[in-house]
Amino acid sequence: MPQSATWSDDERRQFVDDGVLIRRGLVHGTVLSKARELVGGWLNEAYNPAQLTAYTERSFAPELEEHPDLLALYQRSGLVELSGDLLRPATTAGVTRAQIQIRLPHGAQQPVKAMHVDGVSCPHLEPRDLRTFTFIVGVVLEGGATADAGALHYVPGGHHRMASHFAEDWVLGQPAQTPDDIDAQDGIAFTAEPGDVVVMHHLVPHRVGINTSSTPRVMAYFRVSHAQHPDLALRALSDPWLEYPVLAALARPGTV
Ligand SMILES: O=C(O)CCC(=O)C(=O)O
Repeated sequence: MPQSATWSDDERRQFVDDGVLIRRGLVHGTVLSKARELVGGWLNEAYNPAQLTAYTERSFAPELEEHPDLLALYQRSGLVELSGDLLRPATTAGVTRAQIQIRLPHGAQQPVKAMHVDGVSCPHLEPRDLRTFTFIVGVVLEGGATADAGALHYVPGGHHRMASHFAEDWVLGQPAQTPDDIDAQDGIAFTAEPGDVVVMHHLVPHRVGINTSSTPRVMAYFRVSHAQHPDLALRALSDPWLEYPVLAALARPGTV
């Protein structure tokens, strides 16, 4: 059955509370199979082990980031419409590149990612560089069926804590990524099948560890920004709903 191109009231409330929404099997058919073949082919033929740290910090298959078969995961699956619905009546900036993140199998030596929010105090950027966005969309291409198979782990509701951290304890330029109470958490695993999709508020802290399974865990991520994000980015760190006009009303106690 085709999935709805809008979010239900329950899903909106869940996003306000948890900062995360999951749609199982949203991406399927040739859109999914072409992307899987493309990244699988790259892994077999073009992967350079000497670049593992750079791939892990930025993106695997960087030469494919604008490939139509990867962009189709976002543009031809209903995700453009779902993304627009989350921000309406504001509009989204166009998504023009995919990030591929692979957790190699068999417990391969690969840098783990501790709890963090993206684009703030990244290890590979100067501390003052903000590279934030409004929410991220992740599409599972391979693996990730169990928590120890390189699954993304996230802290549901952690966006509330991060917003107060950014409001009260943080200054632009500091190197620490997340407060100690967030660092101490394991988070819950997004265990998934190919075609499953996770949509995560930018402020939700997340991490990823090694993959002890025999299957590579492959995700394609798309960073979605409010059209005015460059002007809103700093304030959005401490106001989680600044860029979400409809959700702002839901999040305000007593307004619904
Ligand atoms: O590999 C993943 O699923 C997440 C990677 C991540 O957290 C990041 O690239 O910032």
